Amino acid sequence: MNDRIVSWHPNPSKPRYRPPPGAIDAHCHVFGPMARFPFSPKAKYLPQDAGPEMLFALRDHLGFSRNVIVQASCHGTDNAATLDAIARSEARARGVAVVDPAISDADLAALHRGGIRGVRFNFLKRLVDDAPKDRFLDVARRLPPGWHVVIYFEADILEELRPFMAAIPVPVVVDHMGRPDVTQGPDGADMKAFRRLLDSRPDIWFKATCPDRLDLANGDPWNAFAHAVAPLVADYPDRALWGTDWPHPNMEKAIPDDGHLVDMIPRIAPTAELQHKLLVANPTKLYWND
Ligand code: 0GY
Repeated sequence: MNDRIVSWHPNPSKPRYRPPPGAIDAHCHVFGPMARFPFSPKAKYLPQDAGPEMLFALRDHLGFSRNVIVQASCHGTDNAATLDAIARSEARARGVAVVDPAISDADLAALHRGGIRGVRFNFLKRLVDDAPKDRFLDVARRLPPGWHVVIYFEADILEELRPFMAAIPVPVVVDHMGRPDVTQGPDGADMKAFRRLLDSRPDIWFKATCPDRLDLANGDPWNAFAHAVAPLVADYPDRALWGTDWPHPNMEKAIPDDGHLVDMIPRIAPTAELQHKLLVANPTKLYWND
């Protein structure tokens, strides 16, 4: 394991774009602090601490109101750091957990009380050792009412995952649109395949996130991302979410400026109506529905 890494910008700019009141950053993480919340022995990266105080300061700096904190793979299935951050948020954060599929119903209920509203299934081999579909489906059938599944995969396994996703009995949120090659454009093979997935059931949502990851070769201002993703948001406006992805795990070689990420929002959601859906109405339905 390397030394502990920093993947977030030390001094993000103030965005020109101002999010609407109540805006939700629906994809971000916390790391540690390690002294209280040690990283998993199976972690594939070892980050510097990026705790709730830093996250909430960034939220305020960027003009957001709330966060959805997604359990990062470096914390494995121990959701203590995520729950601690939610507890410190003064009701301004909710979360997505990563669980051992054998988790008891009582422990799922405790996660619900702690502000968790979904579980994440991660299929990226560089982040997790295994992704047992059958066991994932078992736990998906036992989720508390109102929860959903967040799924993280890359475009090359979308076809393989179709039957699995079709069998998930709750809404599905796809991280970073399943990582399409945005340089293919809005009508490229990856975007077409992703649209077929969205068309296969009405309760598949997506995060229009991570221009820094998906348009890495072009870089900021991520023009290929804006070109490929704006039509998707326009065509599926009630199923799109947005988030910073702070503290940008594994992006230490191409750290994005969070202010510039926020300035992407009007480029993928040009009207006030679309922006309100993306940042307020849609994530509220999934995360603050009770
Ligand atoms: C992301 C992306 C990544 C990492 C994780 O849980 C994680 O460690 O999600 C990645 O490396 O692509 O959404 O944060």
